Amino acid sequence: MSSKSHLPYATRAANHPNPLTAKLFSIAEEKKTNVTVSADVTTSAELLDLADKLGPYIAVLKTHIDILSDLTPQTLSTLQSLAQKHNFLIFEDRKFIDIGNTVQKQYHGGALRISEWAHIINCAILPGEGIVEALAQTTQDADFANPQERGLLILAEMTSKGSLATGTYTERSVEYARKYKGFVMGFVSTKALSDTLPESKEEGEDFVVFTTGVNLSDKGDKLGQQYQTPESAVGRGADFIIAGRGIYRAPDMVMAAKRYREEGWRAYEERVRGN
Ligand code: 5BU
Repeated sequence: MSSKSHLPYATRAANHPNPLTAKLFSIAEEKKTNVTVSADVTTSAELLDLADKLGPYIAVLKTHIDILSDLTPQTLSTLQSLAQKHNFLIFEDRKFIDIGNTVQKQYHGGALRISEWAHIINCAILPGEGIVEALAQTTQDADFANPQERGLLILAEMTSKGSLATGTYTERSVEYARKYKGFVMGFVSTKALSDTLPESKEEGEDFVVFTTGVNLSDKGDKLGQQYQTPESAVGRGADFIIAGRGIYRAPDMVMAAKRYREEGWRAYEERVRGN
């Protein structure tokens, strides 16, 4: 039995109890896109230019904000304005991985003030359940401005060669997602995971699946990255495909974003039709 969702984004948006996940599905439906661009550029000017040019074609913009060489508060406020202008969500791929007390400080406050501008964050569960609990708890702080607009993806699998995020690790990811489902939106994984641990699955469960390592022309890179096409990723259960170099390194990044959007959308429509 396949565990990937065959429901349209609109239906998932209408039925989803988590407001941010519902908003994400609504954006996908409205803009007819399941593309997340991984904006791994290293200057604020490049990031903001990319966000403005690709904004109309994406559902989510994924950042690694610590790779910017010239980050200022202005960069973040302009990025937030562009997210509003083009109606996309911001996902900071910070991959928190530490004890609860530390990740709370890395997420909320600190140099990067991630909780103020990133709708979505992610974490690895190597430290155990406490990391998920700590991040979820942060959103309940009295000074936390907008808990309804914040969510977490658990990094349940990785695309790099020899990844150790497999087996029991992936199962625990699903277990913690279920336990903290008010804050956990779903997973970064290479396939749908909702049939993992079937005995603890609840009726109507609907976790969102983000899949990285999507590229139309390459098979991988020299540092162990392994790619698949939008069609293959969506076929395996990706609700959102994440592409970086395939888009921002293309000779014309707008054309590339449109192409990934078309391919990703076609694959989604086929999946909904039951193919
Ligand atoms: P690429 O240029 O499409 O290879 O970029 C992939 C992006 O996704 C990059 O930002 C990585 O940090 C990120 N990534 C990944 O490639 N594989 C994973 O398993 C996870 C994140 Br999780």
